[in-house]
Amino acid sequence: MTRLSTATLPGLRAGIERPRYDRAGVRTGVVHLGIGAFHRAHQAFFFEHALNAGDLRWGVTGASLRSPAAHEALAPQDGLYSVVTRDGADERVQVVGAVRDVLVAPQDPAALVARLAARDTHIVTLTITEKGYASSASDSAAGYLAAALAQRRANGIDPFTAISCDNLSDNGGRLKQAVLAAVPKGDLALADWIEHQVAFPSSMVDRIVPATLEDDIARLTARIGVEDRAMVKTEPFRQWVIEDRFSGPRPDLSAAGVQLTADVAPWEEAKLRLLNGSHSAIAYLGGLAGIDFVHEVIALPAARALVETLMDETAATLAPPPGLDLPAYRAALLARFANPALQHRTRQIAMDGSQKLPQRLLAPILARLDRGRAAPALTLAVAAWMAWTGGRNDLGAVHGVEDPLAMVIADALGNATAPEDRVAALLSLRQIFPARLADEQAFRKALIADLALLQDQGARAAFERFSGR
Ligand code: CS2
Repeated sequence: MTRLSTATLPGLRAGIERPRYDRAGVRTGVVHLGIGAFHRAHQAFFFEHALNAGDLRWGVTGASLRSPAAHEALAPQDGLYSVVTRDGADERVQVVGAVRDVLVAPQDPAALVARLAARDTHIVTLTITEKGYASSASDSAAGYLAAALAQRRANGIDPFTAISCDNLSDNGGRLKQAVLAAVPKGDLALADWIEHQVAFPSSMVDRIVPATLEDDIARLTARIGVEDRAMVKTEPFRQWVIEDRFSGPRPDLSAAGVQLTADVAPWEEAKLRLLNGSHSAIAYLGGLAGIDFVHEVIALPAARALVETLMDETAATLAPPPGLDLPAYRAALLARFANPALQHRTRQIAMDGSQKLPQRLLAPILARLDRGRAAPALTLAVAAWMAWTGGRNDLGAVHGVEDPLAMVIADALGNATAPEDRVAALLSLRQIFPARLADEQAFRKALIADLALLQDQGARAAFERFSGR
């Protein structure tokens, strides 16, 4: 099958949007670390807007820190790919030209460092997942940034702005700490330069981008006339809130739809707790019930009632930023979860629970406990994660527990089967549960009761507890 490429672009069927600029004139102003589906549907899509507006400084070099998959999909297509936006029966296809090339870091780390250190590179964006901030080794994201910043400084080149785009609170601060930890001991001058000259703005990103299925590729081929193995599918909604603190040039981000603000924290917190917290609850409870897709879970009235209760519990812990209309935001989230055309798998969201629970579920539970309030829906979601770590759903089907702490979790659980033993084992993991929370007897008791209900009667029965809402 003929692939999408520079050569086949002019022959695409009508009605497909494509780059409105001359790709030959584009420079690489952005390096993105972690070029998966999310980046293609999000940051690259915003930079495409700047390119379409005629500012050709903002082409993207993508880098994979591990797998060559993105390179293999994009290189034969000259970096071109389609963003397929689906809302119910509506479907829009836009071919994006922003990605100029893809580097596979383990194959040639020096090439990545050189690109990061290049004079034209003004912005570095990162989607390295929650677990990507734990390491400052030379082959980690932080390691590459530190090596490149050292070169820039040595060559008298201004620093880039490094924008973390992962679902973590204070992601800019965390990235800065990881990069500082990657500076060779004793290089105080470099550490000082990074500390004072390099901007690490925090940012909140939002767009639901489910993993692409073979069937999605086949459907797109039928629509555009060529095969695109790098396509991404997503929803119309997109949001990027960036702390307005840059070390150097940037495109007209506001025109591209970015919100620039002095303080990202309240945006990030609302998104993490309302969107991602609901997502994780849907993923674990839906996954246990044997339900494949998010929209199928939210279509069950009792499951929807549970999510709405979770949102009530969480909303009470938020100080929403001016400009965020909480009731409208919540209603929009429920509508986004219900989008049947996305086919977002509960299994995909269930991954890496140990890295996601603290900011999504545990932080709002703690905030409520501090005010003397219980959190039944949030607690049930945590119990569902605990049940999920058992590796078997309510129908007896076995699943892998994909998590960087999978071994630690399995070790802690040992042969425990009784709810009180499983809860005690998991609550003892300080990497996940802060002591203050683990020591809360009321929370522990509620978890044990929820896990017992999940083990004995299953997730569907647990949803039903909220149906009278
Ligand atoms: C999801 C997110 O997989 C997950 O953990 O909750 O990827 C979610 O789809 C995005 O944050 C939406 O912006």
